[in-house]
Amino acid sequence: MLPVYIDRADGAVLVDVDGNSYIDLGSGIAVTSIGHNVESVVDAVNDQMRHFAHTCFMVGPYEGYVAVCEKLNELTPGGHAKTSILLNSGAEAVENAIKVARHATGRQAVVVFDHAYHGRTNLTMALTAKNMPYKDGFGPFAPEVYRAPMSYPFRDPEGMSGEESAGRAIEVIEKQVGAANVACVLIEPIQGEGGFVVPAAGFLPAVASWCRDSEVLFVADEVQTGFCRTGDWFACENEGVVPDLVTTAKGIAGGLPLAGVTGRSELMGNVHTGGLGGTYSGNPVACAAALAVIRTMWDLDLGGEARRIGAVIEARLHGLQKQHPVIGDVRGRGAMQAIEFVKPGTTVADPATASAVAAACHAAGVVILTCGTWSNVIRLLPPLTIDDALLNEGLDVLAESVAAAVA
Ligand code: PLZ
Repeated sequence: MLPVYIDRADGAVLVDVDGNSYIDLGSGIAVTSIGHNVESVVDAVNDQMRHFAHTCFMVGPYEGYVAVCEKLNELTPGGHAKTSILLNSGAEAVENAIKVARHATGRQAVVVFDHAYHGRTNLTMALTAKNMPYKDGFGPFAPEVYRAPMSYPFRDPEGMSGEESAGRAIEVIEKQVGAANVACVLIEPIQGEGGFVVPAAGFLPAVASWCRDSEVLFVADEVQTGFCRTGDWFACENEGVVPDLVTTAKGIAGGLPLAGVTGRSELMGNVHTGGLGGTYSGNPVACAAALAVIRTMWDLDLGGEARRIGAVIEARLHGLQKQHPVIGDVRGRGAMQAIEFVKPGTTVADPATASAVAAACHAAGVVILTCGTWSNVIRLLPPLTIDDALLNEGLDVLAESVAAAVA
């Protein structure tokens, strides 16, 4: 957390109440992907407020909700018939995806992965891997949640392929749960809070294909990876994986709370009327923001921009890794990049260096975030509209902060 209070923000810059400015390389955890204070979004929100702020979609439906669902159906991977529902938060989207999966399959078990993060509500705490700070003292947790090993190339045996790591996970599922008991496998295509873990190529397709063969639903949690962040609309597209259900939130509405579940129509339609919903779900102001955000992402080709940003960051981070053996791994995709700090030459986590680097960046006016099971990862999630000059200025500060932390 920054030791300041924010007064205003514009583009990729935050300004605190004392007038200091900060380069934002965190986007409020991958939320303000189109940047802060974007005119098209501000106008759409103001215009919707002048019409109405709330009716409850289940009481008085409105066009904006349907339009966002149509966009989700169109943009998420796969050409099959899809149906969407809107919710308020990522955790709520994940909970609803599991409700749909259980209802459609008549099975109860949910398989998640080591290092996973899916939220802080009761069911999603059970799905999240890390005890402190997310779960400690908050049990009992929801039952029928099982954890399989994730593909984590930096920490897996040298040379382990994606298919081999998928086999390792599938064996755990088959031996410890039994495929016939599993409603769904839930996975972040690139893990977020868990440390920006990018699974080895072939891992996701192999897990998805096992799911198909076993009549288990494959659910992609694209809450952090979605909406152009990794260079595609959704991270699953990178390997042509088509999930049965997709959860979205964060970047979808430029800062307003909105989330979605999009899935095969036959699965979504299986749920009885009134089984899914909520008072504020798909709030009209948030929907208006989302439609403006999605239009802006198209118009500005923010997927392409994420790839441009990714190339700049990757080059800089690899350069930094050559100078500092405390950087064990550089990984990510598009505008979702991270460095993992370790004791040089080992995989022993070094959280002290990560937090020293984060504190130095904050003191020098750059917002960066830490993450990872061992809190030893620094992640970069800049707005996809940041220009090269400002990005490089932020990366200069990161480089100086790493140099200072290891000196
Ligand atoms: N799924 C993949 O990344 C939210 C939460 C940070 P909510 N990640 C940031 C924190 O400490 O609470 C997230 C995510 C993935 C689900 C969620 C949950 O989304 O909107 O925070 O509920």
